[in-house]
Amino acid sequence: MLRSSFFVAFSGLTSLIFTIAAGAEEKSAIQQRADQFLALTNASYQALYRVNSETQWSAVTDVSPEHDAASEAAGKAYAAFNGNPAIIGAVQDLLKHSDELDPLTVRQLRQALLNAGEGPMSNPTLTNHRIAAETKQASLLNSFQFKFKGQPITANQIDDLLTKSTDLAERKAIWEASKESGPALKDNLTVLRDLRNGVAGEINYPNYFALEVAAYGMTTDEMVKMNDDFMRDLRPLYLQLHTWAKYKLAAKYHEPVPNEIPAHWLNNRWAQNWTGMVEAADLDPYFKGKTAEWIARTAEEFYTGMGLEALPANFWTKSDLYPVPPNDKRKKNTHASCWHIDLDHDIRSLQSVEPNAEWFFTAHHELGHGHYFLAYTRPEVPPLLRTGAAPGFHEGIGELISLASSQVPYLQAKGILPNDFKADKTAFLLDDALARSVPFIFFASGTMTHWEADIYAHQLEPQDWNKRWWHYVSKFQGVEPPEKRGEEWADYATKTHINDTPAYYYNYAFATVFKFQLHDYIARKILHQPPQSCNYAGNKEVGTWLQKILEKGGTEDWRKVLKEATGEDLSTRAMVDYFQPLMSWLEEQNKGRKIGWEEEKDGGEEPDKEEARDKDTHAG
Ligand code: X8Z
Ligand code: ZN
Repeated sequence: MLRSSFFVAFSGLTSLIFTIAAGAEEKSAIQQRADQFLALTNASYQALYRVNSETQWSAVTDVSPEHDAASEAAGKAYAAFNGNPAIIGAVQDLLKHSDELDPLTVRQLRQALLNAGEGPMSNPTLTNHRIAAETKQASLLNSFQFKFKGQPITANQIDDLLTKSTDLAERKAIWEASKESGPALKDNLTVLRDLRNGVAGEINYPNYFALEVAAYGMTTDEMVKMNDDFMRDLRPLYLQLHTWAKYKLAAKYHEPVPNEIPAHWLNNRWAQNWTGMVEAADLDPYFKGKTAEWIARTAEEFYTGMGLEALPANFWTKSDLYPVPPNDKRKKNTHASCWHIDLDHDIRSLQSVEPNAEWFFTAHHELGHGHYFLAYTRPEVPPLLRTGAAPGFHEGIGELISLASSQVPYLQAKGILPNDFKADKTAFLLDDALARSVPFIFFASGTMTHWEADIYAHQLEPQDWNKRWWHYVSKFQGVEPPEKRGEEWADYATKTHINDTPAYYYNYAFATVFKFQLHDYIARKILHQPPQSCNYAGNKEVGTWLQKILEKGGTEDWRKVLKEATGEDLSTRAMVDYFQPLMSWLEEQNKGRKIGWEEEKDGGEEPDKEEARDKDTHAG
């Protein structure tokens, strides 16, 4: 028995060695060349990525001329390697033999080319100019001091006032204060538009938007169409929500019912999430007595409770999670983000967590990025592919857990809502729709995606940027400014991503649709609970299922990953189903009301798209 099994084992080993040796011999010359090239590229990429992230981290968490200078220098070194013409040439050459290379190799080469497009050194003047202008814009954005009634005010304080104030004159003043950063960011953004388009052109992409959507294997028109399709599917629900909301707000402010919703009536500075409109689902009072630290730790427990590996200890020592104390002069970016500093185990998050519902959901979102980083940081995933299956997947995981963290059974399990809390199901579903999902699609797929496609892909003239911005806010969102806003205000530039994460926002629309697909699968197929009210914190089966998606990183096509995980292609089916119970309730509430808004009739119309493309014309 022992002998024979030894023999079997021995002969098995011999044949294994033989296969490996034969395999090595069989490796084509082109595959060997690609392997050698990628070994060097991956190692250098990771080393430079770390230096670049470290300096950028210092620049955004502590704005100073020294940190800006270091960030700019590191950005140039990073581009000098990634965008080196020798690298671009070698990648393009190897990609001509795609058919002979294994798929993982091809994916790495394609990613290397996209990375090169961010800073191509085939045109060093252009790339260096871009890096300098990006650094300047980040510095202006991150150090901007908002003022209200002559006094400095933080972004959190603006949001707090917009959440609480019921005096329309005061709301208008706060809203206007929140728009003061636009003029400061306006001029350099127009410079950046041309520089971003310029770098994309160096590797033969027609514009910067096209370079960014290439991560999905899509063209600009395909990405815009995908977003238009999201809006088409959700439009009936949005029209009902919009109608319900404007009647509700008109009653709250004792005003006549408007056609479009005045932007300062809503709590969010860009009307992207309509929070605080459903009293029975208002969670803020339940966060009294909780600390910001508790919020961050609770968010982490969501992930570890599902059996995912804990974030490394240095996440807690190196992150910058809380607001700068009032008497501290340090300026930092106020928008939440999560960083994979070294494409290894140095993971950090930048936030300004305060104990309220908004930051609770945001903390759950950010840690989703952190756990995605951690899951694909493994030897099987080369550094070049330590990314999401698509950028929208990265946002989608955070959004999924953010959605899950807003559901009543979870909030009860964490002691935020009392155990005997009797949730008004309709109220919670309505708040889910308004505050986290449906109006958001019309901002993300509509205003943001169309406006950025216009400035990058359709060459919209800077003198028409604000007019076009408000045209889209009206057309897609049914929202209007409190007063006419001239070009000098550059209201688009008050949105963080327009400055520092360009041509990216459609990823959040994708993430919203995608999160409902994942959530639907988890609730129905794994938990056998209703998607509108379930709890998967602590469930290891959900953790194992998620881990399988996360650990792949960018090694497989996103369509395949989605299909294998859920059995579905990308679709709004799950999102529409989720809110189905709300539709008849809204129709009942809105009976006899005029549904939707009449779009503006004069001024600010979008020119015919063909005309815009052919003649580089502008609106008006
Ligand atoms: O920017 C974010 C995250 C960081 S990736 C907080 N989000 C978008 C936004 O705030 O505009 C999350 C959803 C939308
Ligand atoms: Zn995110």
